[in-house]
Amino acid sequence: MVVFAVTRRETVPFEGQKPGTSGLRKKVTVFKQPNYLHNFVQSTFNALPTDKVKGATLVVSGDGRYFSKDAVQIIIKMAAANGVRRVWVGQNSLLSTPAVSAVIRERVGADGSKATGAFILTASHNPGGPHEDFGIKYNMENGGPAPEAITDKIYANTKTLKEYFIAEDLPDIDISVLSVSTFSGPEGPFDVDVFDSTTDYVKLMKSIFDFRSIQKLLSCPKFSFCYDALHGVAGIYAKRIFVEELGANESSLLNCTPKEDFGGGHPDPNLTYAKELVARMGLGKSSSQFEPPEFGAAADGDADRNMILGKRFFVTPSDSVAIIAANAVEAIPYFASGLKGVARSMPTSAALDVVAKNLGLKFFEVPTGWKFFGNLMDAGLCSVCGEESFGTGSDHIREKDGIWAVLAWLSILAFKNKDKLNDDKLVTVEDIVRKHWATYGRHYYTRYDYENVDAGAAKELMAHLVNLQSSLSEVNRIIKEIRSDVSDVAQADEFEYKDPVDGSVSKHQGIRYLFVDGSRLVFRLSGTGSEGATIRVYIEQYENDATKTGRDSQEALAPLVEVAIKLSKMKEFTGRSAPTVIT
Ligand code: VG1
Ligand code: CO
Repeated sequence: MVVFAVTRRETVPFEGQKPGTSGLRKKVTVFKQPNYLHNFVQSTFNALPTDKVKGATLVVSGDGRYFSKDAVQIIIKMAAANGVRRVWVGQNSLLSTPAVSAVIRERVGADGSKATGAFILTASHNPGGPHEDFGIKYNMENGGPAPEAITDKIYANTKTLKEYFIAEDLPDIDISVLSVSTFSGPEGPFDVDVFDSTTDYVKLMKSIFDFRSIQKLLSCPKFSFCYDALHGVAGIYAKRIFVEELGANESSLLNCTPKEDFGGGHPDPNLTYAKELVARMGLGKSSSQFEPPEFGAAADGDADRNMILGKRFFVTPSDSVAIIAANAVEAIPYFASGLKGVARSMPTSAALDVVAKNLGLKFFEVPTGWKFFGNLMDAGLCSVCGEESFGTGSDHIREKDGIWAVLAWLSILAFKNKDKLNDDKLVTVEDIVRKHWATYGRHYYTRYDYENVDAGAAKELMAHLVNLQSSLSEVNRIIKEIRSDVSDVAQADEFEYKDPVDGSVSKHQGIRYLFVDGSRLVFRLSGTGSEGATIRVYIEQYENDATKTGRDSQEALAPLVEVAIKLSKMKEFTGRSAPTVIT
């Protein structure tokens, strides 16, 4: 057995190792600086309770982006040196973010061991490659992202760190083959278990959904299906689940072999970046001459996001979570006994609120970022939740879950069509959405992203919007000058959240302008970018007149968009006359 020693290395702090909305994300060139990753990993170990390090079992894996393979070896060596008992690595260091959460919660080692945390190596939807982004985040024993109390501690540690520990003579592990390697260090045995990346996750999905009914739908000649993993880690799960388990044709999978650089693209499932899928589904200008499939979906790099499309039809993520919540009990066995409650992030549209009200469900509005849902779920208060940013999920794990969302939609389609598989026409995605609008009203919704603007200018713009909030009458005067046809602002503030479970307070979670007619404008700075600043503008308007729910959303929202841009002085502060991405 290989015996290893522990080396103590002196180091000096790096600036800016503050975890954002979802971990630390920087350019690969930044992460490759000597000691940069080491400092963050040691700061994390130092922030955790001792029993979550010494003798503990940790998961290390991610979306397979460039630099992951190096990072895994470094983290293994540091885990060994810090007294961790064993590290579980997905084969080829691949595990989707939801699969990591599932592995922490569900996997039991051969000797009965359970994981108490994970380093997830991903920058999610950000591009990958030598000149693009890398990221790392820590998840806790419940399978969810570390709460702010921990991430604040990690950040504080990064500012004073003087040393880290590493087992430099531990050999590199071959992570391409399933194996268990055993070593011996000063604190006893240390194992590295390279395990199958899909088994635990697939098992969990099969316990939630009725695979047989989905299989029937997929085998119906009138139904057609298409899934785009955008070269991210979702591909390995898509093959196992959609093709091997559910019998979909291989040709229905696009870009399902994970690539370190995501084929040079943005692994971000939206109408701008999921170009191939969008064309195949008959949306956008470049639509193909073939009849589009009935259902299409895409994932981001780490497979926690999803975009749902019908034939020539886009489902907004805010509508998607509302529709899943409205149909979950009937269509998904896991929810058969009812929903404990539902939740959405603040900028997400209020479509879910209307469903909660109609069905008499507990409802919560939390700040952006999945970590806030975890406490609610652990306390048994929330079953289904979602974000406008293509994130949907449930309390089966503590991360949003891209493949779960697709299975949820396929379950709803299977349920609605269970007696129609031999009819002339199936109930489509579009039918389901339009019917939902007719029942609950429609929340017209759009998000404008201004990416990579000057950080100083972005701060000034936000400060300007906060300043304006001190006088509502002045705000309303300005708005009336811009567009006399929009309603008055009734309330304007910065969103603040008090966690109903642990009482912790999160301030400055987005600037809100709430209108008398229920419309909303929200402004936030992104916490996931790696360069400059990204300003997000969220625009929403409610329409419950069933004769007016079928309009084009950009057209319906045009007056509010104009108000948002002029009120914020977007062009004056940033020099931008158009957003980078509209979703
Ligand atoms: C964005 C989204 C947010 C999401 C976060 C992480 O954060 O807006 O809703 O939770 O990304 O998702 P921000 O701070 O840039 O707006 V992922 O798939 O990047 O882990
Ligand atoms: Co993601």
